[in-house]
Amino acid sequence: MTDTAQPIRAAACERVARALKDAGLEDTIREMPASTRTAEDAASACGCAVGQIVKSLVFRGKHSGRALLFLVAGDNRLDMKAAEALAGEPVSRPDAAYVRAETGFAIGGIPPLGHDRALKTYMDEDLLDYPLVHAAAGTPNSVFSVAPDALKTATSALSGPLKEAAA
Ligand code: 5CA
Repeated sequence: MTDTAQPIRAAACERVARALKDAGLEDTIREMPASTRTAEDAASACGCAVGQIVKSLVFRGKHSGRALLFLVAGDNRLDMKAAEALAGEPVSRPDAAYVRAETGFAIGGIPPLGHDRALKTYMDEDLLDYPLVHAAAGTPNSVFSVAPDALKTATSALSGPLKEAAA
């Protein structure tokens, strides 16, 4: 190996890397020594606020039958009524097998882009408050960093209020 050789990355990360490149975004993927499986884990690994972590949550549209992707700030809980209002249809929570089949990735590493099929995507407007956010890069120990408005453009996301009111 030479000094310039890159470490071999997981195949799932390489699929996300290709999607970033196709979207004209920088390949900022980092494979971390620690777990990034949950938003809290990812925030610890990145040394950032939990709100700066992008949760990529897959639901199923009850009318369309299609998988829908909700990008939610790590410190917010998705409000189902808000999700349905933004999506324009009722949604249900699928099981892990459906999520894998529709996206090509396993829960804990679902990225916001690079799926087998493009998913209709909705974005929590709170993510837009940060200069930079961090999202899963295909595995439960990888992240990439991106300006939220660039992520919104790359995913053709519709943004709006998605969070549950604080208890
Ligand atoms: N890598 C981190 C930070 S980017 C991550 O992927 N976080 S996440 O929030 O997007 O993914 C975990 C989410 O998957 C959980 O919040 C939960 O909503 C969902 N989840 C966990 N287990 C299941 C399951 N068995 N079926 C469906 N969804 C699940």
